[in-house]
Amino acid sequence: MEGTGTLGHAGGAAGEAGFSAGGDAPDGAAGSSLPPRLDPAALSRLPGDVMVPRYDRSELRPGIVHLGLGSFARAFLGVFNETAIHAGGEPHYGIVGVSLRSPAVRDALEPQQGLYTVARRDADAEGRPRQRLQVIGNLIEQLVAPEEPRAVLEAIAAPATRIVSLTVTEKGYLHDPASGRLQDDHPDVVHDLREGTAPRSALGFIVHGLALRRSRGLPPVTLLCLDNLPHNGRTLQGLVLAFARRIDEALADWIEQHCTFPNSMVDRIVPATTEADRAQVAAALGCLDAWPVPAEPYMDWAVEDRFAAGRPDWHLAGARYVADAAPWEQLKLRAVNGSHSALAYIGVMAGWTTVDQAVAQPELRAFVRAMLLEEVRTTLPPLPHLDFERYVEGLLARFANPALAHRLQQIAMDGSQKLPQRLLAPIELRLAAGLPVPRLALAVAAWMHYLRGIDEWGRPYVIDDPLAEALAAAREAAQREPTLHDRVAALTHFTPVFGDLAGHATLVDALTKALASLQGVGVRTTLARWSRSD
Ligand code: CS2
Repeated sequence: MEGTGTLGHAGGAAGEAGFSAGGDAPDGAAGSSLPPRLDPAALSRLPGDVMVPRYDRSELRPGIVHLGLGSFARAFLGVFNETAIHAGGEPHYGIVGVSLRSPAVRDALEPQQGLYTVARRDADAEGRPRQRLQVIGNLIEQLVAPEEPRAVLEAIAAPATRIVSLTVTEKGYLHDPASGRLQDDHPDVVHDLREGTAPRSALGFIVHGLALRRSRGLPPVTLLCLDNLPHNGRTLQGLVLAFARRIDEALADWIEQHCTFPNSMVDRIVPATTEADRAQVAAALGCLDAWPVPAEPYMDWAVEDRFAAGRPDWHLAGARYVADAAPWEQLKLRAVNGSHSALAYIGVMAGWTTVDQAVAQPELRAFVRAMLLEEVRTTLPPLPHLDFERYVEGLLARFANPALAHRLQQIAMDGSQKLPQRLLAPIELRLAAGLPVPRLALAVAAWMHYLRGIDEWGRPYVIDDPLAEALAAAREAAQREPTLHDRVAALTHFTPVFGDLAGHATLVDALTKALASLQGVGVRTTLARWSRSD
């Protein structure tokens, strides 16, 4: 049996080995051309500084159904949950992971019986990248929704299920990003309202799964949104109820009265896994993990303590149970994600590739700092005990992590879904207070500039966005306007993104000024001008 007490190595800095160190295969693996696979039998042969499950995996019961088994879920929920299981010996919260589209994660992890590695990466005092590895054991079952939709519905409706959590990214909610309303005409919504046994969307699975629970007289569950949406629990609740009301009013009432939707702020930088990551982790493990997940050491979770059917002791891993997550959400979305998006659009246009490379540019670093301290700060609710300046310096240090190689293009994806809560919400608040928005507007103007699909060096790239086609059409129509000011004004009438800010005169002026500068003198000179104090 894997995972006995003798295998674990909690704490200590022993595992902070450089990428090139710790690469010797353990006895038995050396010399063979294909390294053995990470699986329960391999755990006892891993190097001593790799953390491994120290509990009996066979005792875990499926208490959480997680929709959207991407890297973030595995490096965030999976890690908090692992610590809680270690600390409490609570076997009721094993995770059933559901991939809503692709079988890729299941295909990678099934031969590993759900085991996977999180590589916590940063740099040592000399700036050399290092990593600490942890094998996570609480993913006990995997489902691929298009292959077995019925099994997903049954998992949600299983008596043991207490929490249905989600990381399906912003676009997975099929809502209008500016208003938060359900997109009634989205093909997946139309399909899932009709088709209860083989839904396609997360909302469809949740509502039809809850219908089964209710019809069987089972207790309610907690619906836990872990995506970067404003009031993420409340937003999910609004969408689930809007969807359910179209099917069955009584079902919607039951969900509203019995299920809970805690809001939560989630924060951990988790870049997409590359082939180099696979090779580095395999070298350090001495066996192959087909899908390890690199992540920064930092992680923070503020979640409202409103669970309908119990919860794991995630606070033992540092999660904070709070009465109201809104202030934390706003801080995180506007400071972390807002500056991430600013770095992404500005950095891509300038030809930089990764976040650490972008934030190492003095002009861009100064710009982000000024955007946060001079503009975003005034839009944040009071947060007792938060030293915002220290928070900003800490954030810039996280962005500077040289071991993550977090690609700017990854963050630039799905801009239409991200801009409203990250950049436009603070803009709206400042404009309402009569305050100027030069830097936040520059970040939005950089997105508009980015939409042309070619950087300052003439290199083309693809705009990866669910609204890419509609945006391209809007841009093309706007291009027919006679002046830059008119073109910018026309683009702000793209309401899924700009909502009530469409045509706002002060905003249009600020965007025009920023875009004219980006187009005229380029990123570097613009940044130098925009980062100066007002
Ligand atoms: C990023 C986030 O890809 C993105 O849009 O801004 O994934 C970010 O890394 C996390 O939210 C950090 O907590």
